[in-house]
Order: sequence, then C-alpha cells, then structure tokens
Amino acid sequence: MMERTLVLVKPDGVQRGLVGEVIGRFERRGLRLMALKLLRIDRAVAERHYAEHRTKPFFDQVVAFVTSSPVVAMVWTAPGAVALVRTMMGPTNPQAAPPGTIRGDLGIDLGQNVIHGSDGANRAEEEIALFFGPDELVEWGRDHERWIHGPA
Ligand code: 3AN
Repeated sequence: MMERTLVLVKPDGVQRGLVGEVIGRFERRGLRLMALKLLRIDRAVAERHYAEHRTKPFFDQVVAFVTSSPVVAMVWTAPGAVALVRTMMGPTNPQAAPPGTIRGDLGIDLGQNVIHGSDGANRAEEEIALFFGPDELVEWGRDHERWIHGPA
C-alpha cells in the first residue's frame, strides 16, 4: 500500500553537508519525493514533534538540539514507505546501527543521529501535517516507477 512518511535531516546532518547523501539514498532506493524544505524548527513545533518523549529525561536535550540549527524536512512516498525508511535509517543509537544504514554509515552519537523518520503510518500523517500544508505536497509520478514497484 502506498504510504507517506516524514523525514528530517537533523541539525547535525545539515551542518555536516549530508543532505544530498540522505536524499540520494531514498531516490536511488525508488521512493518518490513529495515535499522538501529547509527550516529552523521553533520550540513549539519541536515539543509537538517529540511529544511522545515529554516525560523522558532527554526531552529538553532533544528539543534544544533539533532547534539549534536548520533541518531539512521531506515527505517521501512508496509502497510501505514508513518501514522502508526506518530500515534504511537503522536503530536510534548509531553505535548499534549496522553498516549500510544511514546511521550505521554516517553517525556515532545517540543524540546526533543524522535523521528522523516517522515510526508509524498514523504518526507519519500527523508529522507531515506539523511541517507541511496540504498545498505543499506535490502529487506526481516518476515515469519509471513501474520498473521499481513491480506489476500492479
Ligand atoms: P528515532 O529517532 O529512532 O525514532 P526516538 O523517537 O526514540 O528515536 O528518539 C527521538 C530522538 O531522541 C532520537 N533520534 C535521539 O536523538 C534522541 N534520543 C532517544 N533516546 C535517547 C537517549 N536515551 N538519550 C539521549 N537522546 C535520546
């Protein structure tokens, strides 16, 4: 089933010049980009984005980090896009992330783990709405998608 998911290249990824690397991986895998922007997240959006972690000891730290410098927000779509992106990201802690994953190839530190991807289809829709208006999501087809998705 076609799904959409929200991806953030976090402040460390933008500062390190890894935006193109991350985009390239999703493009090459065959996901389709629907929306993209560079922005500085404000505190209110960060608190909503990380609402599930509100009671955790690291909450203030993640909010401070994600608001510290610009991020790149993107919406990617593909059959099963949420799980595809999570698998390509690797586990939250880059120390445990296998080579071949974004965090396993590009990160070392738990707090600065390069990328965020939505962790479920419902959460993805909530996160997309947090970062993008409906008019910012572009519906289009890549002409070669039949070579990626398999027979309909
Ligand atoms: P993911 O980004 O893999 O979905 P979450 O949602 O569990 O991981 O955590 C959100 C972010 O909070 C992580 N990307 C990480 O930067 C940070 N984080 C998670 N757990 C910890 C922790 N124990 N200490 C510090 N930061 C953490």
